[in-house]
Amino acid sequence: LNAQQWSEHSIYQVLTDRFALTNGSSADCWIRGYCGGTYEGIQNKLDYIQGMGFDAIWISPIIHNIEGNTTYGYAFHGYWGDDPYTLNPHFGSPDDLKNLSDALHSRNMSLMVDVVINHLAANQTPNSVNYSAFPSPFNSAAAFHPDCTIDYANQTSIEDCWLVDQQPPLLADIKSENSTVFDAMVRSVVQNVQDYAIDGIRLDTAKHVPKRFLSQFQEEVGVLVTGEALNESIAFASQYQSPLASVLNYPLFFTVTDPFVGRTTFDLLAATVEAEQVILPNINAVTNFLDNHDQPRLASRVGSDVIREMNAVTFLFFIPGIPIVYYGFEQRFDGGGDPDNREGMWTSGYDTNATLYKHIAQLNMLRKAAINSGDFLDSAATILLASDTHLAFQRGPLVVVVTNTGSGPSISEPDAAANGTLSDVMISQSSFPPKTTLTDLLSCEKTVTDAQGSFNSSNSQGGPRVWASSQWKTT
Ligand code: ABC
Ligand code: CA
Repeated sequence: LNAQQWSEHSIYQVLTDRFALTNGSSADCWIRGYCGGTYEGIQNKLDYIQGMGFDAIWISPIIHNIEGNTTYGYAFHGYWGDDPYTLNPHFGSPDDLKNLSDALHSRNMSLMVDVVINHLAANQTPNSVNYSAFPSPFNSAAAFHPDCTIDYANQTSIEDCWLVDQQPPLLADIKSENSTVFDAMVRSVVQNVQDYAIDGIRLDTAKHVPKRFLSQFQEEVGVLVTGEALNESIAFASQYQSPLASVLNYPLFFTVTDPFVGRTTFDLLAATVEAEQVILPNINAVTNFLDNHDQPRLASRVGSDVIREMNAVTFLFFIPGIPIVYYGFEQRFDGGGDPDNREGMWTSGYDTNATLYKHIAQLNMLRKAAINSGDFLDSAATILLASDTHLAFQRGPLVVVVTNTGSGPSISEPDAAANGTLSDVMISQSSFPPKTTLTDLLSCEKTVTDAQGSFNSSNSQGGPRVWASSQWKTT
């Protein structure tokens, strides 16, 4: 799929080992060990994922990883590849992956695969890496940069040194300027894209690979690549969205959670939304998220009041970019940092009645309807209001109003500022004409714009509002 097609999608991120077992049962396993999740397990749960309205999944890296225990446990997450030509047998057979891909496509869903081209892993101590164990042409020291520790203040060091170089497993840094080596790495990915009909790639450690090689990679794989350039700066992210079709929106991530947990006002988030639309080369193709397998889950910062996540995820679905939801968000999984945020999904019972499951299903439906109305994807998000407690923006036919008051006096982060004071908010400067009846598409409540076109967005027990003209047809 190209960037335009992906921009209409929404993505559900799973860790293959943690989403579903082949037999659908539950596993009792170590958080740093293999738990037994498989491609077949995911395939058996596609009703659950599609029932929430997603039309794409992102799965863990598929290639063979180091076996056995290490300082940081087993390679269940898939980021410790040691053979780009073989699949990781823990997740199933090549046929199982092909079947998952086919099953997705027969549902008009797409497959995004996580890919690492920056390093191969070796469960050895510094200066004792056994290069000959890697397949050719990776089987000699000449295929890798010499071991050095990254200095994060120096971009050359970020690109050439080793992401992990002290404690095994070491992540031996591929020498991308050795064209025999880099070409082989790229070809291995192209082969997998063809063999498994992969529609998109999440490119791990993108900022650790020089941009000219990212350009080569994007060109040769063809499908949309969304790169992980872990940094809070919009300018930094934008440097990666010319070599690559897409970037993970880390600058947004670093500004989005604080206001929704009530820790800050909405000013910085509003400024980020506005600046990104100016600075990023293709805002509709960036991938937006509230948490992931490297970051604390949003629920771990929220406490008991699910209304905060309802607001945050509503924001996520209507701002420009492709929304990604990390598995378990909809079940209020609340693991903190790596590895606690990598829970087994089976503990949830895959409950389709969960509040956030149903809310996300509604958001996906409304986002699709807005896209199909033809006036959404090409419309910018215009900030109408950013205050201590509310953010309102217009995008195409919709005005979205979110708040961080919570649903009433509640415990969020201990020193959260905005807590429990529900209030209405006046919205002006929207494109709704005077004397127009509006419907909140989430609750079906109505309001009417005044002689100036302003309207009162009444509080919804601390919940989000998605206003559209009552004339607006969602089909
Ligand atoms: C394991 C253990 C951890 C332990 C670590 C040393 O080893 O689980 O407990 O701390 C995989 C596994 C991990 C594993 C690692 C290393 O491998 O999933 O469990 O950690 O063995 C990607 C993936 C990630 C994956 C890898 C490796 C890369 O998403 O899941 O990890 O293939 C850097 C990389 C980034 C990478 C991330 C984990 O590390 O750039 O690609 N993620 C600063 C740096 C970033 C750095 C980040 C985290 O710290 O600039 O480059 O990310 O260490 C902002 C700044 C940012 C700053 C952040 C913290 O603050 O703007 O620059 O990021 O304000
Ligand atoms: Ca590198």
